[in-house]
Amino acid sequence: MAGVAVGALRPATAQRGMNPDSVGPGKHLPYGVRSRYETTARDYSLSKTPYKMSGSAGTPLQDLHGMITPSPLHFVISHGASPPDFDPKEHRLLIQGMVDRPLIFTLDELKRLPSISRICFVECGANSSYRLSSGRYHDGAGPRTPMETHGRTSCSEWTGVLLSALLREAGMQDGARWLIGEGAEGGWTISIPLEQSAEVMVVYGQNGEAIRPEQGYPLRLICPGFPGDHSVKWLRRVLVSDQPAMSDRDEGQSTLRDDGRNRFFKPEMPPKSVITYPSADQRLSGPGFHEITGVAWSGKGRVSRLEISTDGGRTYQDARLQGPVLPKAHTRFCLDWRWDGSEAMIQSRCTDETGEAQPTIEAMAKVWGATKEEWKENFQTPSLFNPIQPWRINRNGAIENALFL
Ligand SMILES: Nc1nc2c(c(=O)[nH]1)N[C@H]1C(S)=C(S)[C@@H](COP(=O)(O)O)O[C@H]1N2
Ligand SMILES: [Mo]
Repeated sequence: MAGVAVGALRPATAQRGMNPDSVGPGKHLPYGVRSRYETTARDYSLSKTPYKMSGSAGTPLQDLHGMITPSPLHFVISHGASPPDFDPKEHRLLIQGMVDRPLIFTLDELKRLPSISRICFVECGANSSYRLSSGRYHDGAGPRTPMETHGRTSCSEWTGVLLSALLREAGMQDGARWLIGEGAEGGWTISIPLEQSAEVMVVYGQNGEAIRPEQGYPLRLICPGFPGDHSVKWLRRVLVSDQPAMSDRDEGQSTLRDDGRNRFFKPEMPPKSVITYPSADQRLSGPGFHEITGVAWSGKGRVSRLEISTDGGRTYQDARLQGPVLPKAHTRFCLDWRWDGSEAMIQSRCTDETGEAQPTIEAMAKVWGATKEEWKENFQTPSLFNPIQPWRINRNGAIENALFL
């Protein structure tokens, strides 16, 4: 305590006078920054994946509270160069293709339309797949923190208009079946099945302010529950078509279903969860009370149940869900726990309102005709990878990723 008090007291004295020039290293800023004692950050070394994406960084899930991801910590996957610097006054959105009235919108015109705000996650389809995992894994060390294993998901409040409202305005023609979104930086085009597009938003707001350059400023799509690649950033065009574009490499990539059939277009992310405390790379200070906490989500709807095991999956107990529990949004869960100091294997299992639950990695490998050992050897775990994530707590309090132990 003594150490903490000495560090904390200095700024407290400085605060008393509230003279802008005397407060901390910062001042009373017109646009605030966090305390200099807070250092959590995204990690762009994730860019050193086999895909060599220029901008790929995970959210440090292990350092966050609640359900909202602060905008500066939203994960980033950008296939092009550094975030483009589009002038919102110059930016236009085109609605074209199989429509009666092709439309062009400026930002101001979009902002005059009836707006909606919705809290939902964006998760990369490859999040937590070892195929795309941290560069560290390929150095043999394996992904360690929740940021490295599960950090390509973030949850924001998004504000904008429903795409369906713009399409109604344009008047869709008979036979229209696909919506093809295009990014203005060039090179990002993706197909959304019209019949699953009811919730798709064209957004300009994120957590109460303009979306960040890394997230697609000034305009992007948000496709709640879909793999993140559908949520086109720097959106410049929606082309209405009777066919998919088959453009992006992920569009042609199939995922295997439980019944053994392949599916090519993947409209929803499966239920997933990860314990963020205690988690790998942290260390328990000692036996006694610790709250186990983490985040759970599903692209199919609400999280309906979250169970935690502290004995490697032999027994589970229900965790408390922190409200609000929203469909297709991160949901914070908590469980009171007393660590007795012996080795423990902690893991969480999410079930969503459709009744689908997270599988064990063994069950998932079986569906794919693989084994856990093969996956460990070749890193070829599939997209939409959602097995239960175990962390091992050793007797000395050190914690490690136990997925492949
Ligand atoms: N224009 C454009 N949109 C894009 C991408 C991109 O590279 N360019 N990446 C996609 C992928 S693969 C994902 S997972 C999400 C990531 O969104 P974020 O960077 O805001 O987290 O954006 C999608 N939209
Ligand atoms: Mo992605």
